[in-house]
Amino acid sequence: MNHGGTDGIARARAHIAKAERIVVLTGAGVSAESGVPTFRGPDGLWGKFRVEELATPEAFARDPRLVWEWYALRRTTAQTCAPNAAHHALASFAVAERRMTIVTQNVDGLHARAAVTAAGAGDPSPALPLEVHGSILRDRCSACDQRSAPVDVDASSLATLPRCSLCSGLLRPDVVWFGELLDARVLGAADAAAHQADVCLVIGTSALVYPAAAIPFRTLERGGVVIEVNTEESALSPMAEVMLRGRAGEIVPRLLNA
Ligand code: BJW
Ligand code: ZN
Repeated sequence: MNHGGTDGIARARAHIAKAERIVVLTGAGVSAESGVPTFRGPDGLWGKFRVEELATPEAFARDPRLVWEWYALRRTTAQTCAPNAAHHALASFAVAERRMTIVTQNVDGLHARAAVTAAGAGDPSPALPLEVHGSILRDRCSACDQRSAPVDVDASSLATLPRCSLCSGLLRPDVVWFGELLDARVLGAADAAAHQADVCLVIGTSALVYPAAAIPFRTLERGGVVIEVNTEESALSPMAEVMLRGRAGEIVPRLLNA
């Protein structure tokens, strides 16, 4: 294991240069420098609530107004923030080299926005992420599952919360809460990409939440290596061949830019 520095960057770049396929797994830390708060650590509280208390179907059933208040605020944040140097470096690499699959646990849409920028008039699809925890930029009916474009949410009372145009059920953000299944097709594609990759680049995740945290193990199983970029130690650090300690917005461009 290597704890970074210039030598760590050089070793990581060598792994990336010779990899036929690369899978990237990102978490909240990749968006921190865009101004999107992370879940755990000093930023990890919203009011007095932990993510484990709000991001559940039980919390939504008990107090949908409270849960929507949190998501409405976060939706506004996601829409007003911009992709940072890490999102842009990943997207440019994925578009230019077509040997990278980006898997994100984030729901903020910033990888997709960077993909569109990187592609210019071209095709952004090689840089569009597999969003394993859904998107805060879509709504879904909690009764009939119909997906819809996001509406402006007035979370001041239960009566003003958005409702489904088909069945009048309460709308919810189209994200994956604790105890809910991830979309099998999205997770399957992420697993397959990890199992075909020579390098799994893990950026800004505490790697505590499963099954997303298991994705790097698919690369390890087939003999590939994990390279981690994080400001702190994570649950995955012991498995990393190269551990680059620092901010994603500074390190990722140094890893991927020509
Ligand atoms: C920087 C930085 C900078 C900062 N640069 N770095 C196996 C074992 C045990 C439990 C389970 C298991 N399998 C399933 C479970 C249950 C559960 C689970 O994992 N629990 C664990 C917590 C123990 N999983 C589930 O329930 C999942 N569903 C499921 O498995 O269904 C089947 C099933 C059900 C029931 C029982 C058993 C099986 C669903 C999980 C859904 C998680 N959803 C959330 C909310 C999404 C919507 C929303 O955004 O609101 O996803 S929770 C939240 O955590 C969000 C994130 O995507 C996820 C991960 O967080 P992330 O990204 O790692 O953020 P942080 O804040 O934790 O870390 C940030 C990192 O960045 C830190 O390391 C910093 O150091 C670093 N950093 N600035 C680089 N500038
Ligand atoms: Zn409905």
